[in-house]
Amino acid sequence: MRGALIVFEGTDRSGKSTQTRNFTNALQAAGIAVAEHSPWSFPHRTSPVGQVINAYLTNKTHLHERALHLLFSANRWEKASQIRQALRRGETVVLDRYAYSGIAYSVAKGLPLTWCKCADEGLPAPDVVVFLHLSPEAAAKRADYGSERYENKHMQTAVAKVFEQLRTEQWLVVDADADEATVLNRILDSAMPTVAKARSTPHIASLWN
Ligand code: Z5A
Ligand code: MG
Repeated sequence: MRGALIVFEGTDRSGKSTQTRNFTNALQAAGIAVAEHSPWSFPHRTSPVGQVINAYLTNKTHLHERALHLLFSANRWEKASQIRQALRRGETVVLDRYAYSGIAYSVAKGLPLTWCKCADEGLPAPDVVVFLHLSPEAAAKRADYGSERYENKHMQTAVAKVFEQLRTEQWLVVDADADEATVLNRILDSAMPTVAKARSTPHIASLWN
């Protein structure tokens, strides 16, 4: 019986890091095996590739947009076999951002969608994408908003549009404007059944099937 791959996506400050932690704790409290150090975040800023990405995001270096896109993807490939191994051991893996963020930010900056998708083709596909939907007004009120490169209304609106394009009926869209506990309850109600379903689905699919 394998674990489930659960990806959290959403625009900036929508609470992905907060809720991936809360959700992981809730899984553990329910006796569900979770991968060590979960949730795993992308970008994974401490790996060699992640350090270059971090320097870019904090405005310490400049990179060509296409090179940056490939680095974000490489940062996921660095973890791909660890994700598959954990799932095969029966552990659920919770991811804070994934390939959908990769595409959304790059396409919002003007790169072609099909080119952007190619780099992530073959990565383990999630069993579900939990999309935290935060209104721009609520985002602007959250702590530290605006401290990184893309945190402005124009970019966030463009990113949200691409996420909408990528959305399928398998995504769980959760209204993230509410308080932390309410948002977690909404996530638990909709995402818990996925964990049980993955146990009876041995095959781990790949992007973009
Ligand atoms: N990026 C990319 O371009 N390509 C890629 O392939 C990938 C990423 C993977 C950094 O990502 C940037 O990289 C990002 C996209 C780009 N763009 N920018 N800028 P990141 O994931 O490292 O970003 P981050 O620094 O973690 O921020 P975030 O993800 O935008 O925030 P979040 O994780 O969604 O939110 P949070 O940290 O959980 O919460 C934000 C604050 O709000 C915090 O003070 C919380 O305590 C508070 N909070 C959380 N929930 C609530 C509720 N419900 N009510 C009130 N306050 C709340
Ligand atoms: Mg975060």
